[in-house]
Amino acid sequence: MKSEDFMKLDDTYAAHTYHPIEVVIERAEGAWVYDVDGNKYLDFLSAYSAVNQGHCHPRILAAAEAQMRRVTLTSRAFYNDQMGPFLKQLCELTGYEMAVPMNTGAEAVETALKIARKWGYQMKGVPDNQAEIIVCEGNFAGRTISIISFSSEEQYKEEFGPLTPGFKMVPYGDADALAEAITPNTVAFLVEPIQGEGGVNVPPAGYLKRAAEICAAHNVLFMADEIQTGLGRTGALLCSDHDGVRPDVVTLGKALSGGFYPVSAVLADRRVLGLFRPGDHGSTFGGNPLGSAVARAALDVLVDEGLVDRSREMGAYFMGRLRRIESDHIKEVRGKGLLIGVEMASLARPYCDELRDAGILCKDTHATVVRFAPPLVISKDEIDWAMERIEPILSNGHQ
Ligand code: PXG
Repeated sequence: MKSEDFMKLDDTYAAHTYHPIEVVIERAEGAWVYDVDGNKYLDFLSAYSAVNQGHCHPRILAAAEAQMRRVTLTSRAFYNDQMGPFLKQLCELTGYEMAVPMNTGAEAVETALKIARKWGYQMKGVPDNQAEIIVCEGNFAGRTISIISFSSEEQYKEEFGPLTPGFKMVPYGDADALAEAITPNTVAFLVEPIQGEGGVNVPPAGYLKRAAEICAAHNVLFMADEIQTGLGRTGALLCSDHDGVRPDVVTLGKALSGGFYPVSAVLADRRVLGLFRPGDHGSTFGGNPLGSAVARAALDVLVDEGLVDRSREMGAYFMGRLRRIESDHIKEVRGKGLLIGVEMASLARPYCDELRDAGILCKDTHATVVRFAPPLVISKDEIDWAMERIEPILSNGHQ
């Protein structure tokens, strides 16, 4: 079958919740992906930052294969020999005392919202059912009913009501607005250190630090959604590290499994996560031995291959080259590490389609932004290969 045949199948049998770039991928390795028609591409999306370690990393593959032969799922009705070592490794790497293992990013965010409310009622004395959580305009945290309830995108919410109450929205990057929105019932502030899906929005310098200080002063949990920005993507282990901020609660997902399997987690200290009691929360697959073994290998790769430093170095090189493109079509190049957005003067999608034809896979976000987020294993030579193709498409003289 050719690409068109597969796309037709999707069109017929898959609900139309996406508008994919027209390429049908059949295999991938490192930063490269291959389509069913025999074309190869450099991946500049990394499954929205889930394959930071590169596609089909052999070490993660070996761990997955070995674990699949031993035991894959026990449920949390029993202990298994993978989850504890995984969470110890994750807590030691990030400097937190405890974690809740989940599967998707949205589940991790839901878990964070639940523990924030519980903490508010138990530790802050907020009256029953009055807890408020402050979020930012332009946020993206997943697709569950509660998460879309605090989205600023009308389409995400339209015809999906009734929505979950208890959220307040403030402009992103405005610490004064956060301070003004806090009431005695505010339990948490949920923020992405860089808004990924919102258009690779980098907040003003000092914003996260001030926001964290404001939260601390008002006994409000500072919760960083690092599902897209975490695990090296921005050139620091957590994007919050750039600002010297230690969030009270962190959500991780995506690259926690190197793209092999959905693994997410919520991290916090015992004073917060210690409030969960048996029966309060759970998931059939969360913390399962296969996911845990995969995540252990994914974290090993991140550390052993120095991918955080590599992201910072390659990101600086790549962003420098993008910024030197002379073009009236480009309004701004922004980002950190290998999470880069190029704001175009017009719709980004036609550029993404042309880039695909040239062998570069990326996806528009927020209408006018081309997002470049390759696997962190990408080499300088591969970036040079890409720039030879990106530059003519984004530069002046190109229609
Ligand atoms: N938080 C952030 C910051 C994210 O970028 C999520 C939470 C949710 O993760 P899950 O695993 O539930 O998708 C994300 C996800 C998409 C899509 O098509 C998702 C993301 C980015 C772009 C597209 O659902 N990020």
